[in-house]
This record gives sequence, structure tokens and C-alpha cells, in this order.
Amino acid sequence: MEKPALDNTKTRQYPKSYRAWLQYRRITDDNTYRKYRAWLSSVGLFTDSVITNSAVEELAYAVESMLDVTPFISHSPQKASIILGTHQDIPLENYGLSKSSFEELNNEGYLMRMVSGANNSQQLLLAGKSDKGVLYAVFTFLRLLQMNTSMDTLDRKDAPAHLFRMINQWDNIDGTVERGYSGHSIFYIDNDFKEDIDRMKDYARLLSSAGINAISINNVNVWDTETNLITAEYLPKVKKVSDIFNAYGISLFLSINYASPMTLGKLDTADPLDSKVKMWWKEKAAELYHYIPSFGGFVVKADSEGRPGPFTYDRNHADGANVLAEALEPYGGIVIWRCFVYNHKQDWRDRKTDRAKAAYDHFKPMDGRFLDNVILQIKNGPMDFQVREPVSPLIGALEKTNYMLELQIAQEYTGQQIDVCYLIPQWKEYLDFDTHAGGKNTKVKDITNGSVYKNPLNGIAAVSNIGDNLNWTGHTLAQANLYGYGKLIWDPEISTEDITREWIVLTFGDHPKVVENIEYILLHSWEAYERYTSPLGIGWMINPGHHYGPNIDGYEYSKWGTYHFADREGMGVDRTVETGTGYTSQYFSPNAEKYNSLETCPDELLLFFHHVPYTHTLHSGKTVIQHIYDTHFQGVEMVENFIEKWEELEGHIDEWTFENVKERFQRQLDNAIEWRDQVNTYFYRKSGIEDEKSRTIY
Ligand code: GCV
Repeated sequence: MEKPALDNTKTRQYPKSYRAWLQYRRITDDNTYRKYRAWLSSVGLFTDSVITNSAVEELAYAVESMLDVTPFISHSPQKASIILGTHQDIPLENYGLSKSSFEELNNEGYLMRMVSGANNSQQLLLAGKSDKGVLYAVFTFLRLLQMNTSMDTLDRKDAPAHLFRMINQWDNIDGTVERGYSGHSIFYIDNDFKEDIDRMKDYARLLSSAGINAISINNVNVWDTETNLITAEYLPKVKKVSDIFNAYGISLFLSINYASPMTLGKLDTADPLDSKVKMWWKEKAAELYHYIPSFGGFVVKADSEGRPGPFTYDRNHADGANVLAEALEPYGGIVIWRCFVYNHKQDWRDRKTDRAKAAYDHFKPMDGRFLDNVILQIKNGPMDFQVREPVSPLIGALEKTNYMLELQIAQEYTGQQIDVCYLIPQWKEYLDFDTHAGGKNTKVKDITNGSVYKNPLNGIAAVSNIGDNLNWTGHTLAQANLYGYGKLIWDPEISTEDITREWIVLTFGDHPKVVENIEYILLHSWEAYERYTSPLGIGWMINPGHHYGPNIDGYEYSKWGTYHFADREGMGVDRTVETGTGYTSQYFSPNAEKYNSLETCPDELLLFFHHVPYTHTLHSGKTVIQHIYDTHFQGVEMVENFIEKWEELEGHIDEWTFENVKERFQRQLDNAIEWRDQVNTYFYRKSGIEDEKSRTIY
């Protein structure tokens, strides 16, 4: 594998969507073009590193694409118009700055400022706290340039809120992607790494430009062949991929099979307290870091959905994680241990066992028992990335443990990148949720960034939504979820609207109609999806296995613990303390009381927490059954409206993308109609209650 150089002629052969938000379209306004062409023709570099080289390469590529000029890069920056470097390397006093200007910034922060250079010429200083900061400064500068922001008085400081801003690939080495809706893996084919490293490099650029700094490159379900990724057979290739991502400030992690000491080491046990097992992991860590000194660490799915783990040996999760952590510790490696642990062989007749309680029940008692280089990765909700779930009560409940939140960009339960479902508003709600863990105003985002419990390691991870489709995400509008994810976790204070507009302008340009219509579609899409699918927080009701399309009883009599309990009187899961599973008590007060009481439970989560009659009146004033009918009709109307808005953009969007989205919308409409009719018919037949508006129900 060779290191590819960025080449404008090559990516121009692809549909525009391939470049995603890094379009770098040619500047069309003559004056701006001339002004910037002159100004951006010289770049001066104070710092030389692999990462700053990527920054310079990106800058040159973008300037050439936007202004048809290749900037002159020099190591004598005095006269250059753009100056790049770390705060250690730049003679700050020459630019009216000092080291103290960087004190409040964390290691990945940067400062960008327009300063007066020789002969009153304008020089733009892009100064990073580290070389990663330089790279982020360059990406920000290029974004501002594309958004036509005035540079004259540019002066900003910025730094990410979270330490780890991670992407989890669920790619299998045979080239398939678990819950992948955008083609095959960009990493693997036929049990090996792919040769096309341009694609990986372009992915690294996209991720880095959105602020991502860590990636795990294989599925958390680690099957037989993938188990070998940590062996000499694959490690030289893993190293090459690691180098590609490292050059963009992204550290590389691998998901591991907990039973590796047995499958690879031929030991008779993987018991974490067994001395042979401990030694095996230590030797494995030494080997790994011999190949990849910058290796990030392990992501582990253990004792979950049939994967091996410490429970087999009567050990707990702290024992399980710590044996790995001890092995990685000398090299600065991290263990990211997932909390998605529940009984996936439940009896549907048993109404006391509650899957929603499982993560808390397993991990709360373990608080404080994990080593310092272990991070617990907790899914946003207690179930599994549904269109609506409460926030996991485990978030906030652990005081002496490092946290990482897990989101899913891949739209497994939210339309699979056939239906548009923009998830930033949903994630924003999660991050802003007040857990009350340390009293009022203990929001999720303050826990995930480590400020509440002062956890040294913290962050957010999300399951990727990309594959080898030419537009990366199948549905081009699904790119917004990947971009928005990066932006939101870099700075959870940015508004959803700002992220959305920024993505649209970067991707499609700033034509007012384009911005207005796409913004409208995106900002209403989660609501639309929720309306035509499962109501009031009940979740599921999807086809088993692949999880697309309606199947109301698909999981009702299954072992997975995901039930709606609909009968002729009513529906919902009673999770109250008095008569239900008691799940509500896992929350801090006053959330516990709020969810436990029928009077105060928010409508949108009603059926998650309570079993109620169809005639129960919501806070909205509607009965549950009428709400179901109304929202399902509205959901389909919303999709019809999206289609009209999209069609208005014909001619303003490149043809490939226009057709791609149009085709997806048609499929979304079919899906929405199917959901509407199946859900309405099912509940009409169960309840026998007529729709007040006498619309067609079958
Ligand atoms: C990677 C859900 C998904 C699985 C996934 C699992 C997990 O159950 O359907 O595909 O497995 O979550 O997060 O581990």
C-alpha cells in the first residue's frame, strides 16, 4: 500500500456526493476569487510533522480546487499569508501573542487570528496547541472560506469538549458491515484488507474535518477470522491503516474477542484471573505495540448477545476489563468496555425481567472497581437505539468510573438510510438531558466530558454509517448525521440549526431555496419517522432480524426482551415501582418520580414506562388510540411534503445526488404507508375503537 497524494482530478470523476462536506467548490464571485487567489498563494510552515503535512496537503488541495492555484509552501514563513504551526514552534511574540494565550486550550485546541505582517499585509495565523490543533485549525479555516465568512477580523479560539471523539466501524473482514446500509466495507474484502487506501484516506479526512480523533475498525462482534487481527498475520496491515488515520490525528483501536487466549493462545481458559491468561494478554500487548506503537487500545463486547466474557468463569466485568487494562497500561493503551449486557434469552411470558434494567444492574455495583485506563461505553438508552427512548439511567450513576456515551449513526432502527432521519436533534436532547446525578443541572454532556465526576478519560463513540457506496452513506442526506455527530460532540453547545445550515452550505452550496428546503426536511425528519413508526416510546414493532419496516408482533413472543404487551384494552410496559418492573427507580430524583407517575410522565415516553388503556388521555388532550391514528396519518403526509420540497430543488442539485435522494424518498414513502396502515389496522382491530376522523383503516 502506497501513501496516496490528494488529487483533484481523481475525485472529480466521482459524483459530487463523494466529496461530502469537503466540496471545495470553485469560488464564483470574481472579486473574491481574485482577492483570495492572491492572498492564498503562499503558506508558511513553522512545524513539520506527519499531521501538519496532512494539514498542508489539505490546504493545497482545497486552494487548488477553489482558486485554481497551487499555493507555494515554504519553511520561511515570514512573508507567507497563511502561517501554520504549533504554539511551541511559532515565535508568538512576533504576532502579538504569548504562551498564556494557549493556556486555557486543551491539547487539541487552536487559535486563529488575522495579524498584520510586513508592509501591513494581512497574515492569518493558524496556531495549534499541538499539531492536531493545527490540522483542526486548517479544516476550520477551509470551512469558513467555503461558507464565505469574512476573514478580515478573524480571531477565534476553539477546543473540543470531549477527550475521545470516536467512530466504531462494525465492519467484518469478509467485507460485510453489520447494520451497514451503504454497501460493503471500505476496509476489508474476502478476509483481507482492501488495497484501495485512497478511500480510507478520504474517510480519515472526512472524519478529521468533523473533529473525530479515534476509530475502531472492526465489528464489536468479533468472529473467527477477525479474532486474528491481533496476530502477526494481520498486524502489519493494521499498522498501515493505523498510519493513514494517525496522519489525520485519529488513533486506531481494534475490537477483540474475549476468548482470544483460547482461540489464539490455545489455553484451556480465558478466565481473567488465571495467571496464564494474564501473561498471555501481556505478551499480546507487547506484540501489538511492537507493530503499532501508537495503537489506541481495545473495544470489547463481552457477555453480550452470545459473545464470550468473564461470566463464563464466574468473574465480574471489572475482573474482565482489568486484565486487558493491565496489559495495555505500560503502553498507554485504553480498554473501552461496552455495557450492552443483558439476557438475550428471556422468556416472553416472564413480565418481571426487564431488559431496560440490565446495564444498570450489572455495572452500578462495579463502580470504582475498574482500572484507570478502562472506559465504560454506555448506549444512549437502556434498550437499543430506538427512535425514542429515555436516557440510560447508568449515565450519571457511576461516580468513580470513566464514561463514554455510545450513539448509532447507522440508522438501524431509524430507516436504514432509505428513510431520511436526521438524528442531531435526538442526540442534542440526550446530551441536554438533566440526570440530576449531582443535583439539578447535571446534564449528560457534563458527565460525558468528565467535568461532573472529574473522570480523566471521557468521550462519545458512535457506530458509523458509511460503506463503499460512492456517496459513502447510501442516502446522501445521511451524510448530515456523520458530519453533525462530529460537530456536536466537539461542541455540544452548537445549535442543531447551525450544524444543519453549515452542512447544507458545505455540501450543496448556499442557494437560498436549497438551504431552506433541505433544512426543513432534515429538521422535521426525526419527528416524521417517529410519527409513522412506533408511538409514544414503545419502540420495536419492526421486522425481526433486519429491522426495517413494520411488524407489530415481530418481537412480541421472542426471547429479546422487547415487548409492547398490546391487548384489547391497552398497551405499554409497566416499569413503575408499585406494579411494574421497578425500572423507574434507577433514575435520580425527580426523574424517578416523574417517569413513575402517570400524571407527570411525558407523552412521548408514556408507553415505555406505563401500560395504559387505549382510552387514556395524554397531556396533549388526545386519547392514546387517537394519537396513534393521527400521528400515523401525519407521518405519511410529512413524507409527501418532503418529496415536494425535494422536487423543487431539481436543477439546483447535481443530477446524481438529486436522483439518489429522489429514489430514496419514493422508498421512504412506500415504507411510511406500510407502517401507517399496519399500525393503524393492528390497533383498530385490537381495540375496536373507530378513528374520530373516519379515515381509511383496514
Ligand atoms: C453489533 C444490536 C444490533 C446488533 C449489534 C448490537 C450491539 O443488538 O442489532 O447488530 O451488534 O446491538 O450493539 O452489540
